Amino acid sequence: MPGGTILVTEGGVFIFKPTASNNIRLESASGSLINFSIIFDDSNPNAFDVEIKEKLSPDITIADNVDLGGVFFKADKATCDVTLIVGDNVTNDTWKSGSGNDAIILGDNFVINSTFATNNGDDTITIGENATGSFDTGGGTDTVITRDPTATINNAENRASARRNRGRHGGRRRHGARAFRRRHGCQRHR
Ligand SMILES: [Ca+2]
Ligand SMILES: [Ca+2]
Repeated sequence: MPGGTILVTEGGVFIFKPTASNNIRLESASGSLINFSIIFDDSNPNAFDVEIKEKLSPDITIADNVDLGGVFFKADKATCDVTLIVGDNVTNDTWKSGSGNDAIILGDNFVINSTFATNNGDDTITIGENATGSFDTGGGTDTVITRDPTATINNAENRASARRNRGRHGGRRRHGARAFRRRHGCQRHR
């Protein structure tokens, strides 16, 4: 995949190869809400940014045992919901998502090297066992469910412990999510 700015269309799927090394900025091709997917199935030894701009609502999937220790997910300017599903034994450098109501599920033994911050919006994070690093859910009314009782979590209004792995449920959308998306031009078209 080449670097630079890529215009994203509805339903697009971006599969990052283990050789990807250039900064990428993803922008909505139409200027209105775009739902699309980003997939990492392989570790990547390189350091680069994956920037996600406004009016984009990606589903990002990272497979088990994938090391992205140099990858910066730079979505803090994103205004729509971001979904992140991470397998077990995954390492990532930095995650920043924006003002949407983000839904994030992290597997066991997740390592964040730098910063994990979901900023404004009513975000939901599920954390597996033995997490390394700290998590900041920012403004809004946020919910964290963790199987690691020692995890460092800041700004979560609701926090619950889960003792056993009950499988990976999708993040439950909060009641305000639809109104939020309408206000910000993030209404999903189904
Ligand atoms: Ca938040
Ligand atoms: Ca957010």
